[in-house]
Amino acid sequence: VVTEVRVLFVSINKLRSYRPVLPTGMVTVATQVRAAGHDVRCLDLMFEDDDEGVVRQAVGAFTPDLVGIAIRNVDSLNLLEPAVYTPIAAEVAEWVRQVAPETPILLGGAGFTLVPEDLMDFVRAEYGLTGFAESSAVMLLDRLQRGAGVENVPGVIVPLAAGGYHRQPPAFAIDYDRVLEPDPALYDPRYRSYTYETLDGFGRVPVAVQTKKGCVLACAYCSNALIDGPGVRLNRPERVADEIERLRDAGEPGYEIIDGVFNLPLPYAMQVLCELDRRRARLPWSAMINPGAVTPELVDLMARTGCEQVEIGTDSCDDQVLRALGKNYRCEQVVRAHRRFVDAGIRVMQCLFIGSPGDDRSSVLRTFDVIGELVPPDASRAKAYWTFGLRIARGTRLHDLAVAAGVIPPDQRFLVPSYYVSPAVAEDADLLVETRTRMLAHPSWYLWWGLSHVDLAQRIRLATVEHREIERMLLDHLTLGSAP
Ligand code: B12
Repeated sequence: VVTEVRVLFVSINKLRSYRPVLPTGMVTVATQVRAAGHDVRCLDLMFEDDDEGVVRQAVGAFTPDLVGIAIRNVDSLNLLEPAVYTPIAAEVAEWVRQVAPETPILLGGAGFTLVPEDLMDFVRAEYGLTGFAESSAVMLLDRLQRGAGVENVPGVIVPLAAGGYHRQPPAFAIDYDRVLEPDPALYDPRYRSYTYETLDGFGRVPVAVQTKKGCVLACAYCSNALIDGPGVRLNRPERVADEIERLRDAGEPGYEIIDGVFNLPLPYAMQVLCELDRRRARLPWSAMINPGAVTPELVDLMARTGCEQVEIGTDSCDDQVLRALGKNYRCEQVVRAHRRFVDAGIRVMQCLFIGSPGDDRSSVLRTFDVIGELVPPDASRAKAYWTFGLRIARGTRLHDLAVAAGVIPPDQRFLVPSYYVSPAVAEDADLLVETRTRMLAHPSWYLWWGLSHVDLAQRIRLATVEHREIERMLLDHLTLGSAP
């Protein structure tokens, strides 16, 4: 007799600033697992005060056969704002074991896929699934249920008796026609009533729509290819439009497209928009945009289908830096793309780095000047979000560069966030002063919330100390966790 597996999913993401995001990954997996006939519960720690209490209660009441911990974020990606979000994964596992010592732990999620071995060590988990898990999670449960080996499940990682891990590479394959959209009923209802402050009022947590997985670019610092595989896997435009119509009919006030880059490949983005336009499926939406593929037709269709806001991943306005990052556009296109959106009535958030490979005084000042024109001090429809330093992720060109430059050792554990800042920026004290002055002169520019009373060089020094403390804590836990 085949019995169902009882799976308790736990989302450990508690990050509410500047706004909470739905645990779309976990709910997507839970939806498929439930449809395969298993008994599923989702526990989301986002709004909980007593994490330990709710985890113990859920395990005691539901008596799961397996607990799946969803790890979306590893750290803040922000040198100036050091934070790691993984320790609670180990705590959740510990609480589960205290209530039901035999319950195996499964790890998954975008953050997990970036640092699977470290997180398996850290949590002392029995199973992990890297990559997308729409079908692999169902396959894993099927094998566990039958008592069969799980070694061939795509993306699986399991500890070996002799130490280390067996890993099967993720398949990065998805059959959209067989995958169900995440069931909204599996989200914690508190997201619906939650509001957060924005510069121009209050925001509500939007529902998420994904039109594809992956990205056609391979930018020097970006780790998304590890999570979604190389290249793109496109859904069908009709299916995307069906989902958006369903949201509209369910009375959703709007949605956000969570593709890492919505408008690449451009022909596919146009197909999706044409389909929405044809059906008049108009609802306010937002997306992340690459400035290298912004045509008037695209912007027109985006506006017509309800797009209200875009985040443009510009990174730099210096052509040489853009080239070094592997970008598909140059400064001129950034300016043109920005103006097209603003003219169409779409709000723009420019996202930029300070300290990219090749960045120096002149490239940073150039970027300040260009963005100063696009997002002037009195801008109301545009903002600029600056990040100082680039998080070094495994499997990226930036990682190779950082190892070669001696910024990190080759055996650095990836659970520990480390950052690259081009030496010409890091060592230019005047430029750091100038950076702070520019930030403070522009109310719609954001680098770090405390800049009005702390200077940047000092914040970098203090953040470095905080990072070392975090590093020590993580490494201590890793050595204790992996001790025999
Ligand atoms: C869209 C997005 C955003 C949007 C959020 C929109 C939204 N509603 O989620 C915005 C721009 C707001 C955002 C913000 C942030 N983000 Co973000 N974001 C993404 C992005 C591009 C897609 C995430 C997503 O929802 N994917 C769709 C779902 C379906 O996929 P998924 O979550 O990967 O889930 C699949 C698998 O992972 C797996 N899975 C998921 N859960 C589980 C659980 C189990 C048990 C199992 C077995 C499997 C499994 O199966 C799922 C289905 O295939 C990813 C990059 C990427 N390509 O994944 C970064 C990413 C998740 N973000 C990241 C980060 C760090 C952040 C921020 C902290 C940045 C910041 N400093 O502000 C904030 C955090 C916000 C918060 N409150 O948590 C990092 C996390 C890694 C890290 N180093 O920590 C990522 C991976 C980007 C990167 N490459 O570095 N983000």
